Amino acid sequence: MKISLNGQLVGKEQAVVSVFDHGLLYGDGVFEGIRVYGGKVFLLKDHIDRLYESAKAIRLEIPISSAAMIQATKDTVAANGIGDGYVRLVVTRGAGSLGLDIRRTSHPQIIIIADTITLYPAEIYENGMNLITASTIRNHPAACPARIKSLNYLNNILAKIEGTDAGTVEALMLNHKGEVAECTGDNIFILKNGVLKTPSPDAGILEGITRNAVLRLAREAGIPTQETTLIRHDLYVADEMFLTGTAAEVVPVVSLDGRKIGDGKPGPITRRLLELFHEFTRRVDA
Ligand code: PXG
Repeated sequence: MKISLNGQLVGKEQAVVSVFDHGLLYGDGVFEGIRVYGGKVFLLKDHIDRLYESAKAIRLEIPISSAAMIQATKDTVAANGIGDGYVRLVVTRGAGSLGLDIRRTSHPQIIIIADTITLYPAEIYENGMNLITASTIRNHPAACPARIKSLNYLNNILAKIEGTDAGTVEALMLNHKGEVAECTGDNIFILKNGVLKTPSPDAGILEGITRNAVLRLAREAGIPTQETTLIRHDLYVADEMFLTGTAAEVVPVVSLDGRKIGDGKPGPITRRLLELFHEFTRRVDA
């Protein structure tokens, strides 16, 4: 396996960063996770734009242009012969002395890993997923905003642990107002009376790239969409529910907190959107 480290393709053993890197010491950095379908990096420009926005939000200046980052990503995928897989881009703050001051750091580290991806079991796409609501709420937007895809994922990890303890592979997170936000690594959608609904970015969520693609595909298919405030009541009485994310793609949800959603089976519009999404990933220009 070849890893891209600061523009050089090196072997796994040579791909190392300092123990003084603030990415490790403080979770100070940003990342992206991107799918590769048929050797093409899916929605690469959208992911690179979000990476640079996340970096800007934490006052981290990425030392190369976004065009160079795009090229380095494609080169890393090609060097590893990845057909269908996954790319992880990481930019750390770089090494510095102990202490939070970013002025004491230098040389942000740019890491690109191209690998295969572990998927949810096929059974989940057929029969749907069970979810619980975590008691850990999503970060307050005035703390570290969820819009930033930062290396500090403890908020989500704490919620994920609650899910794992309860026997689910994902967990729903509410925001500081008690409204539905998103899951630990996926956005959430419901269908109610034929309308596709999902929380808007101001609910304090990561504005998922899969989410945006699914909203676009739904509109093109004539399904009305709404980005709106949702509370758990809306979820409990929904006709259908599903999650979206780079790793998950589109996953049906059939129960929340032990309550059956709709008739307890993946819904017809969810199945249709899943098909439309797969078709989209195969389009050459995607
Ligand atoms: N919400 C959160 C909190 C996420 O971390 C999504 C929603 C979905 O966003 P995208 O842009 O992927 O549709 C995410 C994405 C990983 C991994 O390796 C995590 C994500 C994506 C890819 C890989 O844990 N999270």
